[in-house]
Amino acid sequence: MNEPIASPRTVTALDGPEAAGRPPHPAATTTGGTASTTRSPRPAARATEAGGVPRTRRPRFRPVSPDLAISPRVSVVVPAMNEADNLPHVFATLPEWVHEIVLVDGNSTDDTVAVARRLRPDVRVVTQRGRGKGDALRAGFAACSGDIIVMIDADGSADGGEIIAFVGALVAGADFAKGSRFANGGGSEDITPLRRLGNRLLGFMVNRMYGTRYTDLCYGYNAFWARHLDRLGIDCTGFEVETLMNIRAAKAGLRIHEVPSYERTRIHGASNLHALRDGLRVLRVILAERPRGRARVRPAAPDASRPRRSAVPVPGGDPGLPRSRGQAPATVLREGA
Ligand SMILES: Nc1nc2c(ncn2[C@@H]2O[C@H](COP(=O)(O)OP(=O)(O)OP(=O)(O)O)[C@@H](O)[C@H]2O)c(=O)[nH]1
Ligand SMILES: [Mg+2]
Repeated sequence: MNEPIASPRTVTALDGPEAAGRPPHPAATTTGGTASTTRSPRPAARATEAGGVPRTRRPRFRPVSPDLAISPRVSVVVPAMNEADNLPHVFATLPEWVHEIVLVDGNSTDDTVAVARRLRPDVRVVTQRGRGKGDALRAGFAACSGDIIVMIDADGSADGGEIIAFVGALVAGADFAKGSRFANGGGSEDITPLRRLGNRLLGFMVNRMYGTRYTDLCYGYNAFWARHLDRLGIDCTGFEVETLMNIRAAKAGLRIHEVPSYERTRIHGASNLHALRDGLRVLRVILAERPRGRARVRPAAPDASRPRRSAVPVPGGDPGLPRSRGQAPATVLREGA
């Protein structure tokens, strides 16, 4: 955190994904947008001042508000299948400062793609090859070029204005920021009693088996540092994807913060989720992911009395928790000058 504090009013040019130590993702599967295809080469990162002295790379910031700037680039992945009527509402809530929007089209038969392009000419459209939300997210994540990836539904139930809370949790030290409708400050006007019960039972199982303290297992609003994508190893196709990510994040020892989130009812159209069918898929994942033998996933040394993972609402977090290996880099989330 030795970088100088920059005022949002003195924002400088942004670096490419290489600046985060990652190669740019191939854009072969994507169409539209300019985010990864027309970006100019990184300006003068290896250039030298007169006299051959290496020029120090300038910090890069994204203005969020007059009082706040962030350094990491935020990719927003939106899985959408026949959501043309909802996209105007969803896109209207997405913050100006996000680096890119990646819409993953599930071979929609309505105008989903056309509407997305009309609303955001710079949107990157990925057409999934397979079927299902899990398959869609996997394709969308692979196409991202940002440092942080946020996943958000396209049915109008999630508020893009909450993205800053997820980003805030990540830059404050979390590896994985998990939305929760049941953490303090969260809520849902959409969830049915049956889904609530199923979510609670399945969440209870996960907490018992994997040593987590999740308050909301099956929720589609989450964010994480892109560098952890491989550790999540998403290899499922359906609505069990959030459960798989939550379990894999815990098994990988990622530091997890829950972020309170409010879910509204889907605005137009019908749900693609079937409580029983998809509940069983979630259950299968929970059982398949359990460690072989009888051992539960437990907090590891050096301080086994404290959980390595925190599933507590932010802000606040748990300052007593040790930093995980994948701890956030020195990023900036400060008041502007
Ligand atoms: N690309 C793609 N997106 C999908 C697919 N299935 C669901 N989605 C999207 O995933 C998000 C969540 O799906 P929903 O049908 O809203 O499921 P849900 O949120 O559990 O159910 P409700 O909110 O009650 O309707 C929405 O944005 C869907 O358009 C799919 O097969 N492919
Ligand atoms: Mg929904």
